[in-house]
Amino acid sequence: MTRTLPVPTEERFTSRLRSPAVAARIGVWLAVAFTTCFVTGLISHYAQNVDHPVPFPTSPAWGYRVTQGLHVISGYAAVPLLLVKLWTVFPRLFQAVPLGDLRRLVLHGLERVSIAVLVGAALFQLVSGIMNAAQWYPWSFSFRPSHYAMAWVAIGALLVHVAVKLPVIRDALLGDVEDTTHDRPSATREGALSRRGLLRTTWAAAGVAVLATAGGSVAWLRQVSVLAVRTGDGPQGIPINRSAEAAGVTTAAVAPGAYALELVNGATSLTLDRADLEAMTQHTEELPIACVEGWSATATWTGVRVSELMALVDATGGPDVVVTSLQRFGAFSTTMMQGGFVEDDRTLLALRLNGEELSLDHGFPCRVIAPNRPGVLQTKWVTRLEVST
Ligand SMILES: Nc1nc2c(c(=O)[nH]1)N[C@H]1C(S)=C(S)[C@@H](COP(=O)(O)O)O[C@H]1N2
Ligand SMILES: [Mo]
Repeated sequence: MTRTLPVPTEERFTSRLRSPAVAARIGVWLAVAFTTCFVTGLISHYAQNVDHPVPFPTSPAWGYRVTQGLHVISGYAAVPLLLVKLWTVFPRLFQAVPLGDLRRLVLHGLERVSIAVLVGAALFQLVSGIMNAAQWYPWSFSFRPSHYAMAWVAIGALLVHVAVKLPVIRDALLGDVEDTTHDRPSATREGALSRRGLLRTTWAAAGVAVLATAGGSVAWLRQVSVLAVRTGDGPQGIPINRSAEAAGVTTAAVAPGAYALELVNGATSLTLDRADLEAMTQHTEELPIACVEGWSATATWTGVRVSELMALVDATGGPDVVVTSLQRFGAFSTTMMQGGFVEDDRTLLALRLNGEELSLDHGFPCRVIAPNRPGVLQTKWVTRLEVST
């Protein structure tokens, strides 16, 4: 009697492209992409946490822009690599379970679990990261803690996977790509492509993914970057992350008479209006905004040094400062600026952007712009600077 199973058996997959010789080569590049993503992700996480004893450095000013750009680009590049790699190893999912032998059954089960964790974590990271770059949050969990926690799961599972597969990987990489030593017995059918052809197509797809996203950070690639969520457009040549309307900041709230900037240092405080800020010494800096969601752009900012403002309330030597925005809805209305940023001469409360008065969407009457700082901490519509207690 024959029984038809709802799932195919491993033998049904006959393409010789589904070979460890192919998988190992793609695996090398996938490991490079994931490691780049992991390391740059840790840097970004560190830069956004403002309560650790060793603050994020303020130099080089473009540092965070580069690491965050690499983070997003390597994440997108990993997508085609992961898909092709999963395709090459897919038949293994239907391998016969060694039911008769307990030891082999346990090993088989452990391998399956570790692969499931790896694939699950890798897919979660890529999908959640891309959705974040697209500013699409259909989920209820908080993005950053989950993306961060899952990064450790993914990198841990990757290390276990590489360790387990090391003998096969080494053999496959040392041998020719056409070598069949580690192939499944049924993987003999010639494909439409040669193995080299499949690899070249995969590298090309990863290259296209890079070009399609790199324009989010590299200005001269903007025209080809169809997947870069924000182009160079936006008022004053810079994209808008959250508009004044979305943040609940109205024209009335920033009008002369209504708007005030409070400087607070314990019992000492001072209230300024925008004209007072304009009357102070103006400084001009060229600094990037590097959004954690993947785009970045450099601009020329003019305004007042935060250190000079804090000195008006006797707060010198770079204390930590709490920055409060006029914003009424959503996160990031209050941010912490660690002393190193407060002290740095390049850190401004900017009044002007690219030679024009700051537009409302870019943070009018004034906004923080500091070197080497995640965009999310470059607070707009600032109304209060208070020495942290
Ligand atoms: N008050 C406030 N400031 C904010 C934000 C915000 O949501 N509220 N978004 C931040 C983020 S995530 C980025 S990337 C930058 C972008 O600045 P821009 O909109 O002027 O380009 O502003 C930052 N400043
Ligand atoms: Mo951002």
